[in-house]
Amino acid sequence: MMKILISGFEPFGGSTINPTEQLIRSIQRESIPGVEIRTVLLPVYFDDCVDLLVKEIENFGPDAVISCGLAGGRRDITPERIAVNLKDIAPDAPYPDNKGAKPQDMPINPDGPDGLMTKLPIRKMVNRLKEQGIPASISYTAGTFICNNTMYGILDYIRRKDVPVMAGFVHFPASAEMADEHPDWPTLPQETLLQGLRVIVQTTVDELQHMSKGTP
Ligand code: PCA
Repeated sequence: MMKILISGFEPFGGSTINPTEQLIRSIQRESIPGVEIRTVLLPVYFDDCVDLLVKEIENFGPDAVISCGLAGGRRDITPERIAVNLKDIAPDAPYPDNKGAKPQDMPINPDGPDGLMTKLPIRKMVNRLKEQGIPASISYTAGTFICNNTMYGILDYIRRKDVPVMAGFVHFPASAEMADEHPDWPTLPQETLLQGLRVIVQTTVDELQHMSKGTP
């Protein structure tokens, strides 16, 4: 049985909704033959987000970890290419993390590399999403907030422990339900976001199957 761990986030920055929280609840109810899906909701706290996800990885032993977060203002579903070793909130940033933390110019791991690349098949994901008419593109920055912290922390954990887990991060645009709170943000229906996540999970499953057969 192949195991996939999928994370989402609580609302943050004064919003009452985070569509990735609903996404993980929905995907948990679906079934893919031969695949066990486990989900975890992460707090929007620096560092705790990584600790909790690492604990889930150690308990569950997944083949792949797909972390999901909201990127308000983006139009596309955006699998992230790279995470950077930086926690940085500008002094005039609209919001801190959900505990009030506003780190500046801080490395995530003082001994870690500057950047770490995703291990998910993001080009294939974007191509398949577009084939289905779902707006998608590769992103080259996950920012310097909690989502980047999560992506970097997990990739750094995998690097340090040398564990064979395919991991990475996907940012989703706001859902249509958020339009009242954020009239200036582009939105997609929650069902489109969910269909996007299904494609992302299936692409990951296909890639894992491909690799286990030893085919390029
Ligand atoms: N998005 C934020 C943190 C939680 C989330 O869903 C980010 O992009 O860092």
